[in-house]
Amino acid sequence: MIDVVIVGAGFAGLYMLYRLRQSGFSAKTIEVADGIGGVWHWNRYPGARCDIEAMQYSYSFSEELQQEWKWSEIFPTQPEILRYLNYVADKFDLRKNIELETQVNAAIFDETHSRWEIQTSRGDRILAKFCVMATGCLSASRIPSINGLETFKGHYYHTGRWPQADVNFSGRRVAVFGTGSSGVQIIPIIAKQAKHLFVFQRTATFTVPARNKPLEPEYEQWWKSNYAEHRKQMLETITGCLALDMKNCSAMSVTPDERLQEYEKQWQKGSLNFLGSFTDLVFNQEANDTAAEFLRNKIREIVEDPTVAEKLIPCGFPLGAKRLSLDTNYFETFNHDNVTLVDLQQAPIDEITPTGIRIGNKNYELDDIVFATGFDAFTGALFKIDIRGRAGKTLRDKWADGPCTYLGLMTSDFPNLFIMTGLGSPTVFANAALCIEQNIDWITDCLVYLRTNHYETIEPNIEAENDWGKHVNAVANFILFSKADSWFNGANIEGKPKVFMPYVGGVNNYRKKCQDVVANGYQGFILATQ
Ligand code: N01
Repeated sequence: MIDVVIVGAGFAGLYMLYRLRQSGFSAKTIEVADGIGGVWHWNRYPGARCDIEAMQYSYSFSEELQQEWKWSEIFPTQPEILRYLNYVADKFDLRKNIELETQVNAAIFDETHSRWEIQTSRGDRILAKFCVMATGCLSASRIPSINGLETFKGHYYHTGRWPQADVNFSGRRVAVFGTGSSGVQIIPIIAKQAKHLFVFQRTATFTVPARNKPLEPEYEQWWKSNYAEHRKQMLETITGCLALDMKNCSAMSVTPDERLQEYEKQWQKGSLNFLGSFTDLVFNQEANDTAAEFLRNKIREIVEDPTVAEKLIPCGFPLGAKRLSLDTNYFETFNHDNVTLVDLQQAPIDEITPTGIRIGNKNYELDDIVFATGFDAFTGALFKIDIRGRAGKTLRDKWADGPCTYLGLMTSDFPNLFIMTGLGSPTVFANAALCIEQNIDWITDCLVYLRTNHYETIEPNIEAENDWGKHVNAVANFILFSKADSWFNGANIEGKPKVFMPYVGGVNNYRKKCQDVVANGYQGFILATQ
C-alpha cells in the first residue's frame, strides 16, 4: 500500500507529487494521456495560449525554477507552457512516479481498512491511504449531439482533444462551432489558413484584445528581482494576480467621460483586468452595463459590415457572466472575405450531412468541423470514474442534485479523498496556478498533521459542508457572474443540475477561510484515529 494516489498529471498533479515526496509520503500519479500537462497536453489547438501573464501563471514553489525559466511572451502559447511543465517534471525528477496512458476506472473506499482501492485500465488495483483527484475543472471535453454528425465524411475535432499530428486547414472549407475562449483563439488562426471559414455562432461573446508581445527584459527582471514579494501580494488579491495601475473606485462615482477614459486605457493595455476597471463592475448591473456598452461600441468600430457587427454584439447577459476572453484580431477576422458568420439565433442547424451542414434550404459544404464547444466542467472528469465512498455510495449519487463540498477540497462520506477541480473554490475566476499551489499546500499540511497526530481518516462534517455550500451560493448571488447560462452553473450540459459551482469570494478570502479552519483544529472536519 502507498500513501497517496494522485489522478492527473497536469499543473496540480505535478505539484502534488512534488510536495508529497518532499514531505516523505509515498505517492503515485496516474495519467490517462501519453504525456504530462493536463489541459496543456490536450488543448494543443492552433492559437491556444494562456490569458493570464506567464510571470504570474507559473509555479512559485521553487525560487530556482522561477529565476531560471525564461518565458518568451507575456501570454505564452500552449507549446511553451507544455515545455515548461515537462521541464518541471524533469528538474524535480517527477516522472519516475507517474504512470502514463492509464485510465483510472474506479476509486473505491474500503471502510474496514480505511484505504482507497484504485482500479486502472491496465487491470491494476492500487491500494492507497489517500486519493487526490487532480483531474482538472475543464478537462472533460464535450461535442454537442447534432443530428447526422456520424455521417460526416470530413474530419472533425474538439479543441480540448486536439490531435498531436499537425492539422493543416490550407485550402479547406472549415466550420467552427463555439465562440468562448477556445473559439475566440482558434478562429483568427484558421481564418488565415482556410479557403473559407464558417463560424456557427450561438451566443455572441465579450472579448478584449490581449495585446500580447514578447516579454521585455526589464519587465521580466522587475518580476524576477521581486518575485517573493510579488507572489505574497498576489495571495492578498481577489484574483490571485497583480494588476497594476487600476482605479480603485466605483464606475458610478466618476463622470461618463472619466469612465470612458478608464475603459479605453484598460482596452489599450489589454488583459482580463478590463473587468476590474472599476470595483463594482462585477456586482452592480448599472456599472456593468457601462463597460459592456463600451465593448459593444468597439465591435461596431472594428467590424466593417454593420449587419455582421450587430450579430457579433453580445447581449442578454452581464459582462463577465460568461467568462471574458482575450483575443488577438478576433473581431477583425470577420472583415475577411473568406469568413462567414452564421447566426444560429436566427435559425438553428437542421443536420450535419456527409458533406457539410444544413440549415433549412441552405447547405454549407465543408471539409472540416471544429468544435470549440467547451467542457463538462468541474464534475465531468470526476464522474468518468466510479468513485465510491462509505457504504458503497457513489459520488454521482451523492451529487445528483449538484456537487457539494467543504472548501472545494473534500466531500462528506468520502474520507481521505481530496478534490481539486475548482468546485467551491476560486480557481476558475483567478490565477489557476496560484490556486492550485494554495490547495496543494493545504492538503500536504493536512496529511502531515494527520500523520503526526496518528489520525487515520479525515472528512468534512455535513453541517460544515452545507454551510460552505450556502456561502458559495450567497456570494454567487451577490455577483453578476451567476446571471447567465454557462459552464459555471452547468447549464451547458443537458440534464446537469443547474448549480453555480465555483466560489467567487476571492482568493484572499478563500485562503483566509482555509487558514482559519486549520488554526481552529480543522474546524468542520471529522478526524478519526480508526
Ligand atoms: O468553452 P465555453 P471554451 N451549437 O463553454 C458554444 C478556459 N479556456 O472551450 O454560449 C453551437 O466557454 C457555446 O455557446 P453558448 C476558460 O476558462 C481558457 O471556449 O452555450 N454552439 C459557446 O460559445 C474558458 O471559459 C483559455 O450558447 C455551441 C462555446 O460553444 C473555458 O476554458 C482558452 C453548442 C463553448 O464555450 C471554456 O472555454 C480556452 C452547440 N450545440 C479555454 N454547444 C485561455 O485563454 C456549445 N456551443 C487560458
